[in-house]
Amino acid sequence: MSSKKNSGINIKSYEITDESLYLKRRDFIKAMGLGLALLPQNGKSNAEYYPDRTVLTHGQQISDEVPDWVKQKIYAAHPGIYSTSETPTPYEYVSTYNNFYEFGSGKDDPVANARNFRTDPWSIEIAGDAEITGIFSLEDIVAANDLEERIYRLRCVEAWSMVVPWIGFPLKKLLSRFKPLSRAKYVRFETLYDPSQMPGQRALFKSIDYPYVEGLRIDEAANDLVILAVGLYGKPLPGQNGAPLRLVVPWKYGFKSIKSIVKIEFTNKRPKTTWEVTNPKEYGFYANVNPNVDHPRWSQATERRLPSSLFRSNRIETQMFNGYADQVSYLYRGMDLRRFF
Ligand SMILES: Nc1nc2c(c(=O)[nH]1)N[C@H]1C(S)=C(S)[C@@H](COP(=O)(O)O)O[C@H]1N2
Ligand SMILES: [Mo]
Repeated sequence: MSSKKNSGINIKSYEITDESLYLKRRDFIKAMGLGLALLPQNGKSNAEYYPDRTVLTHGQQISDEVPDWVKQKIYAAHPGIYSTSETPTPYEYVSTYNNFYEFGSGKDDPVANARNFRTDPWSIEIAGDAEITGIFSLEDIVAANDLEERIYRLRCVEAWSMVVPWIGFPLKKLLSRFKPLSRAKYVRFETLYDPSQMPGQRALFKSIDYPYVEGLRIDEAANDLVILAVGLYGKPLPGQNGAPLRLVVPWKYGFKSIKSIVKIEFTNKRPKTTWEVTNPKEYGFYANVNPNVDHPRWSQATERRLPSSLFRSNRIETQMFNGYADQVSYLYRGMDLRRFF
């Protein structure tokens, strides 16, 4: 996701016929119409309501470095709602093909460079316009919540995607504990800044500024789908996937799902988020997955579902809001999604 170079994942124009473009637009108009008509019905209007769907395997081997309370919580996780029935991308891909620029900009840099990443002790600052603020241990933030597994699609803005069985808890639980004030219109998240551990932050020429920052509108943050994840595939998060705590916002491009969070701030100003600051023409604040709004340098109409290879590209159509329109389109009613991309 370089801001300057061509990333080599462009879809050649001949792969997209005028007819398919036309159909896509029609689908879009239809989808938007539905979005307007359907109110979320207690979050259960989903075509993908699979309460029993799970890949959880309890009691599997977890590294000794992980604190006991994390293991207990993860062993006790239960299947959550909103899981897709699609086949999860194998663990080997999810944990080795990563974007985590703090550990290098190549896909295989994070797994190599996050090997000794220290995530214990870890604390998180809750700041800004909320009734309760302060610095809290990771245990304090996580332990009060039941953990659940959510098997979600993850769609990177670079047009590849995965299906990931996360373990976490809804962000809205954190909101109800810390109680943002009514003037707080946004939530801002910040990743750890520690150049001694993160080689990307030491690089002479950095492609992005650190610390990495992301944000959501407060009503987006309160949507049922947003989780803070501490694990995947029934295990604690590996460093390269954003240990010990990362955001997962499944209807937005992957860069919104900020990793290794150390600060959560409530604010009435829209946060200046990392990729928007880096290249505002190419990456917006909203970053909702939208097959009808192309990236300036490539189409967003389709995606490469991992695992894929030269011989089996596994290209599939990208869905509006990454397939979560029933749950989230109410958030954007009346908004021009081309302008607010
Ligand atoms: N702090 C931080 N968070 C980040 C990134 C990053 O470079 N730094 N990359 C983002 C991008 S572009 C994607 S696609 C997802 C990838 O998450 P995964 O490696 O767990 O699949 O993390 C997001 N979160
Ligand atoms: Mo991404």
